[in-house]
Amino acid sequence: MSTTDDVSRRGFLTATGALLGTAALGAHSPAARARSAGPIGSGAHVAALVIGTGYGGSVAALRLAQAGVDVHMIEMGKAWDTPGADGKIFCNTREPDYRSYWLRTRTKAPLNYFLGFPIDRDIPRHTGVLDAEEFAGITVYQGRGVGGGSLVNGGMAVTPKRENFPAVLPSVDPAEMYGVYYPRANAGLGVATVDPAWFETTACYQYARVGRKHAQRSGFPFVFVPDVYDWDYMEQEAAGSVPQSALAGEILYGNNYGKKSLQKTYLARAAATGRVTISPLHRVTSVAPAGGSYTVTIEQIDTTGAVVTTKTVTADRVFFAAGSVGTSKLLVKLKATGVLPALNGEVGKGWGDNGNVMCGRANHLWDPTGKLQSAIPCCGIDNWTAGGAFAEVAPLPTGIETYASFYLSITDNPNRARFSWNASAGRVELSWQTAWKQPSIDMAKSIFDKINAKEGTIYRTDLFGVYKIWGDHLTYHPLGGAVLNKATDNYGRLTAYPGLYVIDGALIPGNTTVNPFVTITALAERNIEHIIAADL
Ligand code: FAE
Repeated sequence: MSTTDDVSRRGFLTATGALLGTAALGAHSPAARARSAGPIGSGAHVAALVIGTGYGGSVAALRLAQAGVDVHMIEMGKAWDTPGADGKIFCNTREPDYRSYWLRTRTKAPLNYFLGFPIDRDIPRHTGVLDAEEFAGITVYQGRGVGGGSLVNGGMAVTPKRENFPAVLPSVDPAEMYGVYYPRANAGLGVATVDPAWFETTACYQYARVGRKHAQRSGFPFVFVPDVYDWDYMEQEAAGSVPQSALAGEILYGNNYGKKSLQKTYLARAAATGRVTISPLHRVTSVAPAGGSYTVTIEQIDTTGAVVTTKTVTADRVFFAAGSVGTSKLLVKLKATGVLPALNGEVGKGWGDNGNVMCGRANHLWDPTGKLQSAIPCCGIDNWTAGGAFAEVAPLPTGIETYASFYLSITDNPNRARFSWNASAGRVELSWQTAWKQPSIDMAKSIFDKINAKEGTIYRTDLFGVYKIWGDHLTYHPLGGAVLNKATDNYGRLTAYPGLYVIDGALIPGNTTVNPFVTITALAERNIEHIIAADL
């Protein structure tokens, strides 16, 4: 478990290069081999059961398997290893079809208006890749399928500035994170930065260069942001020598070629151990103590979402890696319904939206942002210290010139919500209120009011409604609900129940100051190393 067992960048690229050579994850890949073992059978006994196949779950599976433990991963979404009739595994952002949304009959695009017109459309109900989960005050976007959020996200792989870390995870030693676990996570994920020389010349980042020009003219620090996209592949896309993915506007509903999702990194390595099996289209509904091990209830579903069968298995250890929302919902329900009554009172608390808020600016006609825009963002405006906002310069990959600059800001929003069980409705609710986004808007304005004043420009009002400036109804970055050192011990153990662990974004108390998945991965690396050494 030293850093030396992590793939070197060269080795990593070699390994993923082989995978990238197929349309996406092909039948010959290690991950595909793992799945061929078939779904879990009722009555099975497993040493370690991992709920969810996102960042936390993938790290846990790989490290447990390397330590000699057999692992079964349960994933409610699809395997995403089979092309549709168009030869592609995922659909395009501009043409959402049945593959786009999780069990919806109409799309729910984060940016849902253009030129004041609604752009959502009817789709067949299917276990699609992007879930827009609606709570009373916020819509939480999440990935569904083998690879979790890595399937749908922008791949922006950002390590928080060290000076900001004590606020991110107050109970964790920064020295071990920055010395060992952030480097390990970055290596395991295959993080890299755009070639600055190519960035300066390529048409597909004109929008980012315009964003930089405006930021710098107003005196804001401008930074390149690393990503898990294969930058060599993107350059080949621009040269026209390979099928396009980032340059075809693929984002949100999956990426067919260049993005190194978890299927190509951690999960491929986990599968190569021969000890990891994955059951897609299986949803955990209960985890109950059973004489030193746990009885796990699992619904197998079909692609309409209908339950095909209900299975019961036993597991010696269970790792909750269903994401901030998924893990929190399970734990809150199990505590409230008396299945895991001894979970402590912190379960469900400390949930935040990473301060997400979106906006667009209308540029002058002499300042176009380009009709070809890479769907993968590569830079940001860092006004965290002065104004509490870190703004990604995001694409609007519409395929036409929009004269718009678009931003997703991560802000230092102090509001925290809690999940609770509504017994009469039989569901978990979240206390977040739409008005709690106001601090985020104020922090984002610390950047964009100044840029607009300097450039003589205005906010776009046509992207989120008929006249609405701020995309304040959503988050891409749910965090918290089973906070480290509060709901769990300082390594994610649910101490009232030996053998139960939380190992995903639910551990992080609401904000990472930047995009979250590198921190989720690094924290999982830290915790699983300790758990393997101390508990197994
Ligand atoms: P996650 O990746 O969500 O995995 C949880 C898995 O558990 C999912 O596959 C679920 O389907 C599965 N699951 C849930 N409940 C159950 C159940 N009961 N039974 C079985 N399976 C279940 O969790 N972050 C960045 O750092 N950079 C970005 O550029 C970025 N862009 C994003 C863009 C979008 C559109 C979205 C939605 C998110 C983005 N994120 C980004 C956030 C990032 O993907 C997210 O923080 C991580 O995926 C969370 O990792 P977890 O391991 O916590």
